[in-house]
Amino acid sequence: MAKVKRVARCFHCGAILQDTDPNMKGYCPEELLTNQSRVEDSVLYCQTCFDMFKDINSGELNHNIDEDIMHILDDAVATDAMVVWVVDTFTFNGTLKKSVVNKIQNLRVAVIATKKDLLAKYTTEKHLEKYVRYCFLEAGIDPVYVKAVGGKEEKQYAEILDTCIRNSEGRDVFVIGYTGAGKSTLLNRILKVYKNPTRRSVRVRNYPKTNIEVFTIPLSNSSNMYDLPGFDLDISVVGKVENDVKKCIVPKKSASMHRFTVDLGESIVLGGLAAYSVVKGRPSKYSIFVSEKVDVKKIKYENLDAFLLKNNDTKANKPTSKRFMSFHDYEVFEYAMERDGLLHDIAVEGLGWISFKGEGQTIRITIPKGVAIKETLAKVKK
Ligand SMILES: Nc1nc2c(ncn2[C@@H]2O[C@H](COP(=O)(O)OP(=O)(O)OP(=O)(O)O)[C@@H](O)[C@H]2O)c(=O)[nH]1
Ligand SMILES: [Mg+2]
Repeated sequence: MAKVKRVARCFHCGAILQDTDPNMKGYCPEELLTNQSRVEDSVLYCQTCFDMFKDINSGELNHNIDEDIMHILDDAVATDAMVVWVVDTFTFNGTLKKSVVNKIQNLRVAVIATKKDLLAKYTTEKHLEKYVRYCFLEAGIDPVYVKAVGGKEEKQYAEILDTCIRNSEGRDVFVIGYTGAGKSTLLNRILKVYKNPTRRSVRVRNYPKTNIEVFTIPLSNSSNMYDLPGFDLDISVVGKVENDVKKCIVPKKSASMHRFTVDLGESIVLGGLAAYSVVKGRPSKYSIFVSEKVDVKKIKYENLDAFLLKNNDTKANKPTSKRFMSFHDYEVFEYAMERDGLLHDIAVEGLGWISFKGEGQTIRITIPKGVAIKETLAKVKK
């Protein structure tokens, strides 16, 4: 795997910080830059700006998830219930929220990866399930079942229902996942193959001691399957943009592929939302996968900041968001790849991903603040 580090920028002028030449742009004393926890958590200034401003603070992102959902999960733990964690394969990386993982890791967890149809052209079902299982194991959950679904074919939903009934052993089943992951769609499809074994009806009811209305499907006389509301999508571009932008970036069909040869000092810009830039390396082939409504363009890296600012007015490279108007709204990460010749992916959560061969290059990624990125060995069919 490649080494990744956050590239620090001056909070005021946006210069990439460096500790080698005090006379060049972006100089910052070495002791500040080499203290990794400081670089990750703090606002840093280049020396020039530091001398001018000393009292600016940055806001923290609020990563709290809904208390009611956590309260319901307390019940799940207390009753040794089963959890079905629905993940959206297109908006997957980083969605395994630590607080939820910690709470449910001793329960039986089935994972349903939805929207397989959006990736179908490029990824096989087996690889997808293997990758999702690997990510859950890495996070600390050993799923009893992992299934990638998409489309309406009834067989897959009958299998999921059977698995839930078998593994829950007469206890409740809680269906959880991020907003828009596909929980309700999944349950509606399950209902098509469901036969009610009880005298109770399928209904929406208030979950005790919460303000949450839950869709409830009886599984036995003493157990139900509950469709919970989604957690906040705070690590995805989808959760950070306006509704019209959201509609552009979530693909309706499979993601579109754009191919570029990218040279040192060039950037690939995805709408006005993110960019991949090669800051070390030789010309190489890169494939970018995004929704068909996201414009993808190659520009010079030195023009990237200016391009993003100008594009917010001209909207030439769509979509843009009014929430990302200055470089303060973006973060920069850097991936130093090994020369392993293997195919790698780097995904920007909720927006898309780039695929390329590891050739010792360094790739800088500019993304909206708080959005997750993930690098993996690609499981993409050639
Ligand atoms: N292409 C595709 N779209 C899907 C699939 N599953 C769900 N969707 C779409 O994803 C969107 C969100 O689906 P929902 O089922 O409402 O998601 P949810 O997890 O219940 O969302 P919340 O209740 O807000 O947490 C809808 O537009 C669905 O049509 C799928 O397998 N493939
Ligand atoms: Mg729902």
